Amino acid sequence: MKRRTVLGAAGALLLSACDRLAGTRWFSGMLESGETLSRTAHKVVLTRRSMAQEFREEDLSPVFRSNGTSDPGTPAYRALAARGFETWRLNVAGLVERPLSFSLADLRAMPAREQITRHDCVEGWSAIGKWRGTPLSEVLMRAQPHPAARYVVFHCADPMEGDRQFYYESIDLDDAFHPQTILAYDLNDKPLPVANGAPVRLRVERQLGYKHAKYLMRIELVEDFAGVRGGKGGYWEDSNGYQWYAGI
Ligand SMILES: Nc1nc2c(c(=O)[nH]1)N[C@H]1C(S)=C(S)[C@@H](COP(=O)(O)O)O[C@H]1N2
Ligand SMILES: [Mo]
Repeated sequence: MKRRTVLGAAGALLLSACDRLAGTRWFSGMLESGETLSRTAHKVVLTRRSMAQEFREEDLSPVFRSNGTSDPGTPAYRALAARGFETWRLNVAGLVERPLSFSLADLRAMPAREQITRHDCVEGWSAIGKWRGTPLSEVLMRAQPHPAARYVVFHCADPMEGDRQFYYESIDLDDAFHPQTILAYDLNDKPLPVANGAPVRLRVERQLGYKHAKYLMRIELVEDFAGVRGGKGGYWEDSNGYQWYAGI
């Protein structure tokens, strides 16, 4: 009974904070599973509201530089870019009730968020940019994560070290449902340039630059990273020992 009271209180907070989420089958499933809710509730209730700083138009950097891949350069990517990404699709799969596929037009037609934030790269530079995109929560609510889903993995179009391995990154559901976590398609009021991740890149504002996956192709919900390359959840985590949680 004691446990139920605690869960009930956490549940009430969650319900008031995000009633749209509450309407999904995924959330109802979570309510039935005490384990999942208590873990998720702690994380969500405690950290959901901490927001990354937002800036004003006057603060924008004159140039938002590119880092890492500045053009994936593969025949497949070139073909997409040549047609203005009209044939590009973002696939959402893995532990979801409804695997989905979104075109750029689909994403642009969904609710959008705009935010002016500072990007911090571990290599020692920062830049302030204005991003517009679809909240990742909007995409996930439509796909309905399975109760077992714990992480969101982003698979990108740019090959790293040769042509077999592509850039990938991941975040947990706390960051995935955070209001500032968006799938950005505009930078500074213009379509996202190729150098910055066209057609769509992740913005996950409470973390460092390398978590902000560019050139998104596929989003996969997983329970753990056992099936994701080296098992540490990201390209730099697996290949260079970077921290998986890159909090700023
Ligand atoms: N797909 C992909 N995403 C990526 C990278 C990359 O090389 N490939 N580099 C990361 C790093 S280290 C940084 S700092 C930012 C750079 O974003 P920008 O090119 O818009 O400045 O993208 C991140 N996301
Ligand atoms: Mo970076």
